[in-house]
Amino acid sequence: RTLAKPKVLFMLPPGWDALGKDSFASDEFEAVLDGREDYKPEEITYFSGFRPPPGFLKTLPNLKAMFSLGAGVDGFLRDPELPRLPLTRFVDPTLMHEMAQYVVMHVLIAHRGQRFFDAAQKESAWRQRMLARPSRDTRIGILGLGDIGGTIATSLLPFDFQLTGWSRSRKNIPGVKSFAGESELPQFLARCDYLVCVLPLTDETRGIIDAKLLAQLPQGAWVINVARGAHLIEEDLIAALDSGHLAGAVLDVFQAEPLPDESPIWRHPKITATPHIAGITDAQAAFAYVADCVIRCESGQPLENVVDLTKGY
Ligand code: NDP
Ligand code: OXD
Repeated sequence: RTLAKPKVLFMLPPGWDALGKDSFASDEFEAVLDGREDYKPEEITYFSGFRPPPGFLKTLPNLKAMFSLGAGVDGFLRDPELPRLPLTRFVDPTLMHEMAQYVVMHVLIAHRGQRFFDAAQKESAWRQRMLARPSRDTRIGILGLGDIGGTIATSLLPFDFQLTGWSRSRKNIPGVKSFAGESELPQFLARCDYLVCVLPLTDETRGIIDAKLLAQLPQGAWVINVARGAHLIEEDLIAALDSGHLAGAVLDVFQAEPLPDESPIWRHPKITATPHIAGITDAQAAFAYVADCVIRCESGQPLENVVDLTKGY
């Protein structure tokens, strides 16, 4: 190539610190690592990151497009001064499968009562017991039946659970009953022994899992939130667990991240908490995606997975 390569500014998410500059070598673009090297804002043509600070992107005057390193783009859309430029989200099979593994694992741990056997082993106790309920009588509902929710549903299919999903538009996934729109939310909730949230965070979905919603779940239900902390009113969840209405919760995302030391979630006996690791963006896949986006932009082809700013995802 004789022409200068376009510069992509990367703002790396936590956990990517170990990646050296050589990991970003590309025929398609020159990577500039924010916080590690100096650059002139006007040199930057593209941006890639996860949660750029509000107000930052408007300081890049020659920006042409933004590529989210996450499937969720709430970290961009929270910026009231976000440039009106194409924004793509990361849609990647590895990420979808990791999310599905996390949910399948936690559903099975709860369904099989594995914590009971872990506790028995600590006491060297041979305690046998039956499953509380066979999988054919156990109902799992997925809030958000998109790329990740759909993969979670199909990954759960072989276990013979009753599967449902809720989304804005009706879906046709064999073996998964589809509920759509607000009017069908109560019917959906009434049949969730496990409620899995994998919605995008938008004005419509913020705080959706509150006391009113939790009260519509069957007695003894579980809540698994792998979407965003702001979907869930944590105080309402704790009240529903403490009252005995809910049996347990698995949370990967929180209102405040990192989860503050003083949060009761850390020590709650009915909550399993993990540090936003249900799906971790694979760096190699992410670079291939950024390269593809740059090629498309530079050659005038349409970008894939462009966020609809009116819908917010
Ligand atoms: P998609 O955009 O593919 O799917 C979103 C789904 O939510 C769609 O089915 C959509 O309905 C539905 N939805 C959106 N708004 C509403 C609404 N108001 N009412 C009903 N349904 C609604 O997103 P992904 O599956 O790729 O990702 C989902 C989220 O998962 C991300 O936004 C991110 O927050 C989270 N995530 C978390 C990770 C982690 O490590 N914890 C990792 C990766 C993602 P429709 O199809 O009809 O439009
Ligand atoms: C994502 C995430 O949105 O990791 O991809 O949370």
